[in-house]
Amino acid sequence: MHLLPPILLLATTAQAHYRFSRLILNGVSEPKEWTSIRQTKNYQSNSGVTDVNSPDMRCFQMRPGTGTATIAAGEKLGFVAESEITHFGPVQFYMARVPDGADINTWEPAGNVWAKVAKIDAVKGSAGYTSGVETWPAYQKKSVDFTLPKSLPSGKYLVRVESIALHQASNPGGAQIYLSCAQVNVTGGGNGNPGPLVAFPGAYNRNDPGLIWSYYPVKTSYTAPGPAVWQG
Ligand SMILES: *[C@@H]1O[C@H](CO)[C@@H](O)[C@H](O)[C@H]1NC(C)=O
Ligand SMILES: [Cu+2]
Repeated sequence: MHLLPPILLLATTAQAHYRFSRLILNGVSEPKEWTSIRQTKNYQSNSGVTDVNSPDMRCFQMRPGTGTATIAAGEKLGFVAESEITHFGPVQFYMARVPDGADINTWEPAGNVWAKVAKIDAVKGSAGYTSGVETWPAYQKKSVDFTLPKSLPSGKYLVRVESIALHQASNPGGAQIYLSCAQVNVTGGGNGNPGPLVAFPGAYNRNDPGLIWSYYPVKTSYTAPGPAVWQG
């Protein structure tokens, strides 16, 4: 077992956490937090979810939604990280279609409803997979975004952003998952069929290799947990 020297341990625990509380539409950030994003339980603590079997893995919400943003298929959708992504790890985006007739503010995205639509995964550098920004493109960013697939059918969706923090994930249960769900109305969409569809909780297992991090030996491969990205 490898123990971090006390000074390093102090440095990792003292780092600020974060929350995803504002959308970026057409390059413009929503001025107010929790406008089109369901307010999360960590809105003050900024702490992550560590139990991947918890229903908090869906939206981590403390109250129903209040607003819905409109965005066209093929456009970029971004999330502001308050105040930045202070831990290394992958960022992934999932979408769940709100059933016709359901209220987007209160719909509970339980069961196999989530398709992974994008991810910002690890990039292998000359030193392999490190804990630095050369490996993790989302690390230390103040916002992250992805492009909505053009073939995404028009309609109401929840968009779930997650940042998996691996800095304390040398053992199962150590990964911290920072997440929230935006409410969007997609217009101008196509007739694609997003999938495979997975459930939260359910999609991840605490022993998933993508939820475990070893500083040493240096990893020779890394794949974020969950299903493949739907290609649109
Ligand atoms: C979504 O956009 C469509 C097309 O503009 C519109 O007809 C519909 O009312 C919108 N729905 C919501 C919930 O905003
Ligand atoms: Cu933190």
